[in-house]
Amino acid sequence: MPVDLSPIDKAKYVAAKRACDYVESGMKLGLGTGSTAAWLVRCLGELVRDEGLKIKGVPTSTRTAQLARDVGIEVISLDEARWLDLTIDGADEYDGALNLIKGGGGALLQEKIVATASDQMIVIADASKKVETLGAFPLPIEVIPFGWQTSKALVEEALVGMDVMGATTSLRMNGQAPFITDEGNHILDLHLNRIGNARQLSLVLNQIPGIVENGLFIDICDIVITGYGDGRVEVH
Ligand code: ABF
Repeated sequence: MPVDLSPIDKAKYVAAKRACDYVESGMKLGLGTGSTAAWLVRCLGELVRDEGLKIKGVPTSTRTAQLARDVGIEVISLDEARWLDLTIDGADEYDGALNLIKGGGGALLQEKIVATASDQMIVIADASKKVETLGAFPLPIEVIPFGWQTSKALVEEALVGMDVMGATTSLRMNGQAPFITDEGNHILDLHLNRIGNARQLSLVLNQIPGIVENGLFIDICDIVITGYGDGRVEVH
């Protein structure tokens, strides 16, 4: 283990390290995005370098692609891979049914495509990500720039009568300009506080013109590995 890690980084590191136990030579892997997934990519890079692990990685963002190359992982596109053995990624929230909110880092679209194209998905997280009910973390949705204010209004209209506790929507910014995703889209963050029926909300959001995808991952994750600051790990 790297020395002098803060408790939060130690939690992320031990979860990432445990997830490596599920990786075998010859696998095609989806590589997630975010600070926890970055620990995974570094750990995998060590296994490639020191133990001859042979894997091909499909990154879920340009950031992860760069890091994977830097640590010596062979990077291929999803179109080359077509189907993946395993995806390992972080999350912003997970509940007892292993449903997730993802997209705080803005990479939810590639993350959902890659996770769905995998035989198995493992989430690695520190314990702060565990919730009773999804929704305290603002739900990201990816929207195309054309007419995004109309799409935003349609989202707000659709939220009326849904089982949520709030419904303010904000355009994610990067300084003075809108945040731009790897696909050239914007992100709307939905401040809902509590999502009573995540499956229904996900279906409703994805029917709105202009909405490309939302950050609810329902029935996609198979295993959550939770790390703690004292070095403990739980597998759910
Ligand atoms: C990705 O990174 C995202 O889906 C999620 O928003 C974020 C989690 O970041 P971190 O691991 O830095 O908390 O997995």
